[in-house]
Amino acid sequence: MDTKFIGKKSAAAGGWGALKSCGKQLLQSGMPVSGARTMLKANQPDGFDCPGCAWGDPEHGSSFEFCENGVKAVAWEATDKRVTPAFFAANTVSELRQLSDYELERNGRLTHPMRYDTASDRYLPVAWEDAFAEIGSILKGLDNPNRAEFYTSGRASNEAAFLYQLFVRIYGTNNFPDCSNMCHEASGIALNQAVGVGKGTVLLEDFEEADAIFVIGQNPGTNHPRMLGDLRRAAMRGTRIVVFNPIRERGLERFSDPQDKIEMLRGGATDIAGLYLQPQLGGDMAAMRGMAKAVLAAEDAAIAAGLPPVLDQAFLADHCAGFAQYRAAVEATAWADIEDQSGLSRKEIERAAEVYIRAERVICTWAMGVTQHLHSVATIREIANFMFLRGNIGKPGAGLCPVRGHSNVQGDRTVGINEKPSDDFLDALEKHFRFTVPREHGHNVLAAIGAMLDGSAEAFIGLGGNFARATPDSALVEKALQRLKLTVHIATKPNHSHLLPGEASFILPCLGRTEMDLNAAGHSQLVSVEDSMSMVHGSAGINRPASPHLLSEVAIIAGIAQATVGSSVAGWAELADDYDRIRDHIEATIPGFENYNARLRKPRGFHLRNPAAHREWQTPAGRASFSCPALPGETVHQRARRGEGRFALQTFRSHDQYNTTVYGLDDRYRGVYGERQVIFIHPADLKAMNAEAGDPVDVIGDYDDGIERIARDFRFVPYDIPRGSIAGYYPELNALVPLGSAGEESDTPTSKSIMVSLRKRDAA
Ligand SMILES: Nc1nc2c(c(=O)[nH]1)N[C@H]1C(S)=C(S)[C@@H](COP(=O)(O)OP(=O)(O)OC[C@H]3O[C@@H](n4cnc5c(=O)[nH]c(N)nc54)[C@H](O)[C@@H]3O)O[C@H]1N2
Ligand SMILES: Nc1nc2c(c(=O)[nH]1)N[C@H]1C(S)=C(S)[C@@H](COP(=O)(O)OP(=O)(O)OC[C@H]3O[C@@H](n4cnc5c(=O)[nH]c(N)nc54)[C@H](O)[C@@H]3O)O[C@H]1N2
Ligand SMILES: [Mo]
Repeated sequence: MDTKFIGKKSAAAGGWGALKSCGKQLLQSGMPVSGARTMLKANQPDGFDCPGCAWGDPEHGSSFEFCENGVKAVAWEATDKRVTPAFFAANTVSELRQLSDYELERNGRLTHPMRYDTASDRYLPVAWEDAFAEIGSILKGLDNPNRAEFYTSGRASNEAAFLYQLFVRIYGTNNFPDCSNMCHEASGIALNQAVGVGKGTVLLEDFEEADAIFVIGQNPGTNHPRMLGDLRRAAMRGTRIVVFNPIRERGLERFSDPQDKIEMLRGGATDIAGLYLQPQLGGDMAAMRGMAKAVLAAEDAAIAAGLPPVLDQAFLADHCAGFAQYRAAVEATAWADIEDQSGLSRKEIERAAEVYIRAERVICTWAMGVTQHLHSVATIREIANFMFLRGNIGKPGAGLCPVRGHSNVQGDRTVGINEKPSDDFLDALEKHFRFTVPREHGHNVLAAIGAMLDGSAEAFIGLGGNFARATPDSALVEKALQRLKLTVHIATKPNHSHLLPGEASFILPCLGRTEMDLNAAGHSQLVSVEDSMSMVHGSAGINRPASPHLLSEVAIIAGIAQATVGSSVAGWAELADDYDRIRDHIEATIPGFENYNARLRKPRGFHLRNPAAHREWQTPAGRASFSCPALPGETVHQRARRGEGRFALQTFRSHDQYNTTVYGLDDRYRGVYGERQVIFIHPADLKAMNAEAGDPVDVIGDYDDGIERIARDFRFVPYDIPRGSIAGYYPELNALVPLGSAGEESDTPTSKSIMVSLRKRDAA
């Protein structure tokens, strides 16, 4: 069989491989001479916020934080290549649609605003004013503002996002489908219920004081490489790191820090995970429950032996609600059920619990491996339950840490991108701007798609992102977009979503993070972003814009707003001319932003206070709240096991991609090169199918709604993954994610628990 694409995995994450890969990336991107300077300004007090991820920045930000995937993100944006009107003239939209995302975005940065011309099936240049006027007139012509959908991807700055939500609410709707609906939605909901704030409770400094760190359902080596630096320093200090991940991820095993000269020269690496457990997909709630069971047993044993208690009894008594019920629920959960659902043995779970019990201060981090399941909200509540047992919240070195995705996805929510806004926020907007705000809740991503499919939505505006590729059931969503009266994409590079025009369609090119944003008077404008640790800091680009025709996101939103709702409520042009004025409005309507403009200009910005981190609980009970449900009746892998030839599939990211942006075709840490159509599978499962590495296979969706879903012509890669679970890359496999399968309460597509079967193709 053809196994050319399967090669050696990197011995450790980071190291020389990372540096080599960066060099390659910079050369290929044609990044200008200023490239090195650009990188040195990433995540520095006087530079721009890296568009890569939402991990926090160190206090002493003078030395450059090296990050391989940060380099890729920056090089991708700072490329010399351009997608000009000549490019669109040379290719019809139908032709461009045949290209992969990888091929499309490689063409470089968009340079001119473009309007789709149905007759020639081409995008033609359009003047900014004409684009704004036509968009405004179509939006004004809809019967009802709820017939328009306003999507946001998490790169938008606080200023752009605040202006966007203001415009949309003046227009009259709360339809804010947002990338977070597909991402950390479950974390926000669960943490709100448990501790009263939908955000993480730790600061970067807490990682220096933790005795143990639990990393659950996350692959930081690829997706948050700067976090590995913090994990490595923790490991070297003796902090115990426990990983829960069905797949053996290189970066969580060994890491060689490219910033550490000695380690690099000796070719050494630091072991990261002291304990690496491989649960089945969706098995984390059971694993947490098992650990809680072990902790409670240890408590009983300690009390019986007259030893100090294991539980933090003062915390439970003074701060928590529902402990007795939780204890009963844990006792009622049988080990046999825990083992079956988690896919872990009682021994393994008890070992992890032992680490927890011995640590005074524990941090728990998680990402998509936890949030993209059916039972994600219940699982995150169980993580919180487990952490309450020993008071691991609201003390130094301890806490809950959902690690966010997009660099400003957290900030966008903070400043009002929310289809279910709180009354407090709406009241504040109404009072400050004096207009009647829409109160009816709006559409999230899945509701927006539903409305497009049933014809009740007629317009789609995308502030960044790649809606058609990031969402489930790609084929249906593609059709839905093409049926609309209006599609507008505010973007830096061309992507697949732009090639699905409705009746009237626009691509509006904007400045990226790395670029200088000058106002009419030639002053450089500052924007702000919030990281996973709730630090808000400034970002100002340093490169010349990719084209003189680009506008900032803020200016584009202001242009559309002016043409749609006029300036009786807000003076859009003035706001776009000086972002300080936008920040004054944020300060006036959202708590925590006092002295926004002044504090933003401090080197590291400022922290948005998290009451839960101070043990103030804004929950209905006024306390940290336990939940006490039974384990899910059945998870996808348990269901898959009942059927012949069925598997539980998860879709994750390779080392060479940023969501739907594919930088390259390698996945170095997993030993896959030049190929993305792959399925990772346990060798014994492969053998049972009578198949070998490299054999071609079709993956068939198994979701009983009568819709046929097939992803054709993938290649097997034998891998260290539990039996019955398989994995492959997003977005290639999104055709298999059913729109109808969404997380309970979170409504997040279940892209980490998809039931499929495998059909071998005749080997060529
Ligand atoms: N370079 C780069 N950086 C990125 C991104 C990118 O695409 N590229 N994307 C950004 C965004 S938007 C996000 S949301 C984050 C995503 O960051 P991650 O959450 O790390 O992203 P995924 O690749 O989806 O990885 C999910 C991990 O969870 C594991 N997993 C899957 N299912 C389960 C499960 O049931 N239980 C457990 N315990 N583990 C499971 C997978 O094996 C995998 O290691 O990264 C951000 N940063
Ligand atoms: N199957 C499956 N599906 C998933 C996931 C998964 O793990 N599995 N993950 C989900 C997650 S966590 C997320 S966050 C979503 C991501 O969904 P999106 O946020 O919609 O997708 P991205 O790929 O991040 O968007 C990339 C596009 O953003 C534009 N862009 C880049 N930088 C800028 C900028 O500075 N300004 C503007 N205006 N545009 C810019 C470019 O045109 C680029 O093509 O996908 C979700 N979908
Ligand atoms: Mo995300």
